[in-house]
Amino acid sequence: MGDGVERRTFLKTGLAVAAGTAAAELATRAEAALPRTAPAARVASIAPRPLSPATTPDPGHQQPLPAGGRTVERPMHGLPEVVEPTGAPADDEVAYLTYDIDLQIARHTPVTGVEAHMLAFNGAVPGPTIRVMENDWVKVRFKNRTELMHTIHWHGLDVPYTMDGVPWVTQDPVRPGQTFVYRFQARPAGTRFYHCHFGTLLHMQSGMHGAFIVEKPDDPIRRRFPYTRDYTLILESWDLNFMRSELNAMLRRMKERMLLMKIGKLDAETQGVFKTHEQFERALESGYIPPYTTQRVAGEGRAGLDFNFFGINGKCYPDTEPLLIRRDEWIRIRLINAGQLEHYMHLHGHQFYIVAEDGNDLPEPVWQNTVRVSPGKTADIVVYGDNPGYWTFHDHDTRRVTNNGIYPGGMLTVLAYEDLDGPYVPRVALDE
Ligand SMILES: [Cu+2]
Repeated sequence: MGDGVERRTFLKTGLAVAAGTAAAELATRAEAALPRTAPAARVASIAPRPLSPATTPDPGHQQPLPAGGRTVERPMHGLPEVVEPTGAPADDEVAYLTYDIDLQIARHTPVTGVEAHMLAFNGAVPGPTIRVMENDWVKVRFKNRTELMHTIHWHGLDVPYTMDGVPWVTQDPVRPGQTFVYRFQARPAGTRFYHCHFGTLLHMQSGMHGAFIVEKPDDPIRRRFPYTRDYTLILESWDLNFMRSELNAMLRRMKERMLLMKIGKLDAETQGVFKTHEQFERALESGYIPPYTTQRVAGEGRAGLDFNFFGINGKCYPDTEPLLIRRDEWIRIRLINAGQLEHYMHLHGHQFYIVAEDGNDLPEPVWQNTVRVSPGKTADIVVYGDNPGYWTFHDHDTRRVTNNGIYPGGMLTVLAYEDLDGPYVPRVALDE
């Protein structure tokens, strides 16, 4: 937990930056510095999260990068530098809010003392929060600076299918060095997110996820529960050993592919991509071996991951950021499960209202103290500050409040009253 002065300074800075756009007024903490570009300005890049000093682009000397992991600036000869799919209005037809998101391999510290190479949108884990109003037109220029292929899928947003970001279903994957331009109208309103849909099992947990908040002009939830702070918590689960070995294996495979491409030996079959199922069957008859029949069948099953670190916004306790509240204040907390496990977020000392699920407002709020968030689900809760103190908010599957098996850690944070001068102040606990 930071000290009070730091928190206050940050909140002040956050508010100053956010001033001027209605949608951003409620942005707090990490979201505060992300510009919601006025259409007049047309172009803005999203700055890395100011409170994520622990994710740093890898300069390549402090820690060896995964094999072959370097920054790619240009696509291989013959591939277009920018891919602009059809299916959305052109620049002069609507006023786009433009965001630049790039991707590179970065060193990330999920908890002090533990480092991992991750796939970081704009150098941060999670990626930057995009916060817009419902029906805003959004343009995201996604530049892939890694040697792997990726896409971005807009989870819970109803976009034209050519913008849906599913490789080989709606688009070719974004190749190393390429920029893919996603354009869509942000709807429906609610707590949504974005993530990579290529090699999803590895890429999504390796950092390729970020919040996408779509606000309503006259939000009925805010009218009923006049909240003054709006937190977004992305829930994550990591198997750091799997990530390390898979990232290396994937980079090696990509290197082979690149070489094959250079010498003209890469065809559809080498890549395991077929135009039709019949073509796939014919390839089998002439000796093609599907990768899943030969690879990764020995040893630990690939999908039987052994998760050992559990995060909130890229951090495990005791590095998670506290949720600040004051007496008689309503706060809103948006939970996004970007991991592969089910979480049961439980708040001490308070009941809360669940007001939305999957980003959509519930017909009637539900009064509870534990909310279940399945993989891919989001849940919004509102909390009223009526019990000053320090209160843990954590996954009640207690296997996930550990770091590498040691309690306390993982998916745990503290709801902290800023205006409390209490007799007991939390310590940094590592091993109980
Ligand atoms: Cu990816």
